[in-house]
Amino acid sequence: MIKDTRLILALDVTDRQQALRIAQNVKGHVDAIKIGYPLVLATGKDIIAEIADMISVIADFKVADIPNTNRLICEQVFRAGADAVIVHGFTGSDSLRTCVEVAEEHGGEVYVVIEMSHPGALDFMQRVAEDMAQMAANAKVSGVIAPATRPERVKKIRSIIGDDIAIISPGVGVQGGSAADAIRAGADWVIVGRSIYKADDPRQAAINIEKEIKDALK
Ligand code: OMP
Repeated sequence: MIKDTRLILALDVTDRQQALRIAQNVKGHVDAIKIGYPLVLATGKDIIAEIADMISVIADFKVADIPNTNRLICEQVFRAGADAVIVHGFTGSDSLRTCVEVAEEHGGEVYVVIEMSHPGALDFMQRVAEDMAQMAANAKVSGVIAPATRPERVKKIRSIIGDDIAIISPGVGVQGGSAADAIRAGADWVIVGRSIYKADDPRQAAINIEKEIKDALK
């Protein structure tokens, strides 16, 4: 993924025309668009290629299965035109390794969920997050997902994975996290959904966050 604006749009809308309009609108102000179940189930998987023609696409299918099924899913994701896939880490190193292998075969990237941004992540996930971060580093993934809602955890995860693996960080805006704090804590990109796609002017909303990120880096 090109590192320019350091902003990824989570395009969780369910209408094809609206999705294409917003993608066109924010072009140049986001480095990638994250597409997941809401948009793909509503409109079909061809939306991946349509958006990938404009902007880099991260397919957020939170892949979490045995290695063979992970392989089958990831192959479909990359054949559909995605540049990257999001997978879960809790299924373990063999499942993760398979996703990385398939990504390498297609020249794509894998991002692993380490600790989620919502309060429920504290029930189970946080307890194993640091082990998962180490596993992700060993598997040589392109990046991990860590919560903008807990910048201190972004910092901790950065200290485990080192500087060669990216951190992409959701939870900015509606979930309460700040883009500037996440970037200062060590995130390479922030992921923003509703604060952009529900704004009256999504392009301007993206520009505002882009500026906040630039200021945080000064
Ligand atoms: P907003 O809360 O609307 O900004 O959207 C955040 C986006 O990031 C959604 O697409 C979520 O599914 C996703 N996300 C999280 O919010 N928290 C996580 O821990 C992980 C993800 C993700 O994997 O992208």
